[in-house]
Amino acid sequence: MLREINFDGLIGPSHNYAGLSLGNLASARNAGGRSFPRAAARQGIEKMRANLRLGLLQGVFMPQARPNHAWLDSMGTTVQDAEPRLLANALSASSMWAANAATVSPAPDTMDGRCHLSVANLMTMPHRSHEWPGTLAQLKIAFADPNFVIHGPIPAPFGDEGAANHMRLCAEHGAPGVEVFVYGVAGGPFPVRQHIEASQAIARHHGVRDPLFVAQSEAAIAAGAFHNDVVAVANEQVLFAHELAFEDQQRFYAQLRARLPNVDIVEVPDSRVSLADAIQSYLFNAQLVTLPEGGMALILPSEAQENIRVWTWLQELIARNGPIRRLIPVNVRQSMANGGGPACLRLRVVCDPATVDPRFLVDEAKLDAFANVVAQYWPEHIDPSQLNEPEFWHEIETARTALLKAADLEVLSPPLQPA
Ligand code: SUG
Repeated sequence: MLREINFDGLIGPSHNYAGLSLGNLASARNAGGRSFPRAAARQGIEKMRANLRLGLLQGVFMPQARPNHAWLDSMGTTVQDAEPRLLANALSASSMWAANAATVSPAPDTMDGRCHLSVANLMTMPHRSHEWPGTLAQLKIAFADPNFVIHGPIPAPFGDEGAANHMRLCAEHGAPGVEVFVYGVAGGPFPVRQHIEASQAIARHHGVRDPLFVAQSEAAIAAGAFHNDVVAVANEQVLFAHELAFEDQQRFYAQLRARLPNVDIVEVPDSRVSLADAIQSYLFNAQLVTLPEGGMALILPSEAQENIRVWTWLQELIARNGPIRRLIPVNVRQSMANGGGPACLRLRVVCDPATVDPRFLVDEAKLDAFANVVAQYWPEHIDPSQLNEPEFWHEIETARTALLKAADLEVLSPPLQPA
């Protein structure tokens, strides 16, 4: 029985606003501000809890070991000696955005009938480029069952940002799907993070039967859509996209209709919601989910409710009685301030839940246990000046250790550092 499981990255104790992500407008805007890791993690846990209460299956990934001593060592320095910018890169909690962890091709889409996952190299941004070994370690444990195949990262210089640039359209989750790999060619003043060579390599590794390669529009990247999931989201037969999301939108729609005649394309016109509004509100960075009772819901950031043009358009969408029936705003403001909405925080995997290591699946009781660890150990706030304080490094390492214990995942502890 194949089901969709959303695996959320639990927001780590080092969550801070160092402004590390060029092209991500929220990250730049909030650079240097005070962050609230305890509240951030609580918001993420409450989102998972709300999804469980909707009857959805929920999984989790652990935050990574920060500071990343191994990465600093590979750069010929240490946490004590690294210059501040490098140290901030080594301290980032960015693995919370699990949509960037990997690209997932579920079993019905692949030639060998297994579910393939490729860990993303995230090589465009220094603070994210050292995530993949920690992610790979978790994927190998969570999906150790022979129904899964785990692939390593695509080699440099081909940037890959995982599921944030990948959509799957299908009649229902367990049916064969069209996999859409969205890549960038140009981004105005901003870097392109997903390269077509990486997307093609992943489609080959996974043995995807029906891949489509589609260019993201330069206008969208230049407006701050550093990932495609900031301007489009798909679920089963529904594609929900901004009018200016893709370089050759009509051609893409025609290709999709040819493969999936029942595809339901819900396009938001630029005249109603501009790219700037879409990126400010993160309306498309919603989790578009199929509810157990039928119909779909958009789990949106509360910022979408606060933008009058966005919310008015969404109200009209619901009134149409189309496939999207419910709007569910959630508060993930701490993550949003770094450019991460509800959809960034999760990786979707369609599989038989019985084949997943249960330590990566959550119920309310487990979320309660995690929430207790967060309340007890996560820093209440972080100011940028604290990032170079040894007490802070110790505090966040102790916090993660407590969480790994609660999750029965001490196996993810880093090797002990020489004194
Ligand atoms: O890669 N922010 C992340 C946000 C990722 C959002 N993910 C998706 N759209 N799927 C990024 O830009 C901010 C880090 C900082 O500034 O400290 C950051 O990495």
